[in-house]
Amino acid sequence: MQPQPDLDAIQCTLDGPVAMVRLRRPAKRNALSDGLILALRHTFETLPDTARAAVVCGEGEHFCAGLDLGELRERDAAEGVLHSRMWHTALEAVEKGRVPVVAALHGAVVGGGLELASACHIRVADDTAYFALPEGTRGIFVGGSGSVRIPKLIGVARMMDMMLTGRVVGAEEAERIGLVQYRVGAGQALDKALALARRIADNAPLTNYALMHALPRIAEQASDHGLFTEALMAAVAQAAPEAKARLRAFLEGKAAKVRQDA
Ligand code: 1HE
Repeated sequence: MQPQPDLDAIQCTLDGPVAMVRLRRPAKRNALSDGLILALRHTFETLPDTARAAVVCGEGEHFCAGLDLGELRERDAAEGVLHSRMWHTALEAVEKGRVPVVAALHGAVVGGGLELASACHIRVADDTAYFALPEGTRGIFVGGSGSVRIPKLIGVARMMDMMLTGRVVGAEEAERIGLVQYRVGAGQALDKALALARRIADNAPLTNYALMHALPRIAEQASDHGLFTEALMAAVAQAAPEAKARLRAFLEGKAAKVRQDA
């Protein structure tokens, strides 16, 4: 039987322009069942029109314990491919959706939980957060796009180490190696993520969209192609009425200056 979205396992609420997306299976450490993965996809494909940024967080002691191992059963190769592709589609809806997504990370961020975090645009870890890829020790492989996204953050060598040795990376190291962009004190990840999301929501939506959709593609293009894509994107962005209004506001002294403490 085809799995159905478990819509109770995700709560999506609006905090002003920020969609707050909360994983809600704390008794199972927010393990990602098929139903939860499908609900995640549904949530990001149907974000409220007024949302201009999103935050993803987990209820309870941990962000996410990864794949729901209780559902792991013997699959033949074709079923295995389809299962992994279901994850890819869901996490693609997070990464290549309409609005930037900030992950608020605490406790375990492991396996598929780290794959989900990697699909977000900004990661904020509090000091309780720890990161691991136990797939290596469970006798499986990453299947939720981790092999594509995680090396872009920390390099193949570090991911190889995490998977071969089961190494657990703490919050401090995670920030140092680029796995997360922000590290805050215990219990502060959600507040920080929300503050960042509010700032992001203040940007022109087209600029945010260009950052999410053009920047990663340009980074994968040959330089010559990347420069051409950049020129096209820059021209589209600056032609938008909102860009003109924002530039005018600065020239008239009505817009915020760049400040180091901002
Ligand atoms: C789970 C899962 C899960 C907890 N699937 N049920 N992921 C892992 O290999 C990580 C496995 N989990 C753990 O190592 C630990 O549970 C945690 C470090 C995350 C949390 O520890 P703790 O002490 O807070 O909780 P717990 O007592 O271990 O677990 C509480 C309950 O959650 C318990 O169920 P209960 O019915 O006995 O109460 C656990 O069985 C359940 N639980 N984690 C199912 N993951 C697309 S491919 C991706 C591949 C992967 O993600 S592989 C990595 C899987």
